[in-house]
Amino acid sequence: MVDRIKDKLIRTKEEWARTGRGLTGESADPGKVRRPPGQRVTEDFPVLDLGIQPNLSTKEWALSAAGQVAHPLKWTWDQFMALPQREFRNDIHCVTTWSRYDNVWLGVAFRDILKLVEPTPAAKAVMLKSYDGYSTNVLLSDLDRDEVFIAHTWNGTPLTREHGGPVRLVVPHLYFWKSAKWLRHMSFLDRDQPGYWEARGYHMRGDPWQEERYG
Ligand SMILES: Nc1nc2c(c(=O)[nH]1)N[C@H]1C(S)=C(S)[C@@H](COP(=O)(O)O)O[C@H]1N2
Ligand SMILES: [Mo]
Repeated sequence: MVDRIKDKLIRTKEEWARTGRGLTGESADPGKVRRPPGQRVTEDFPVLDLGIQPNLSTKEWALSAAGQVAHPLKWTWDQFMALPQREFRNDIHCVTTWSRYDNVWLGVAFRDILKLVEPTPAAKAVMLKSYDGYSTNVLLSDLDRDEVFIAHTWNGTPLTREHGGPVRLVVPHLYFWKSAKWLRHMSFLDRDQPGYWEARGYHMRGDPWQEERYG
């Protein structure tokens, strides 16, 4: 039953990619326009995933980084929480056309992770891998930005299971499918490769202001 619902959801999203659902053909300057083309603002926080929501305690949770890095690393929960903690505020833009403004988060800046692992000169992209089997690719240049972080708290409460707790990635300047929930591993690659949705018709980069919905 869960499998059939899941398959239907995946087929629907593949169909959207084939038919270009949500495309307006417009683009906008993120420095001037808050709402990307084709988006509508909502106050709720919809849940979107493949229907598998891993139930992870912080005890069994760990996050690792390997591949094109000088220092492959693995953090336990205590080690992760001992990294510098910062507050972030941003808007969310989902490819299914909802946007949610003014989310306040606590987490670890991605640049602090980069300082520790030190990507090699060959590193071009990162494959983010999650505990539910999901993956998504992001260029290193899109992760090496002040506003990108790994979150554990949203609007004052620990990230719930359905929104990706214990931790998720947040990449505010790209569509929200790039913000991997239940983050498990970061694989640094010497070339960009498609993740789960990117292999099913979604754009390799996913810039909402350029309407990079499908690719
Ligand atoms: N691990 C994992 N991360 C994921 C997904 C997923 O299925 N699994 N779905 C992506 C998609 S398509 C979206 S729109 C957002 C939704 O996040 P939310 O459920 O917190 O709104 O998570 C993204 N990250
Ligand atoms: Mo999505």
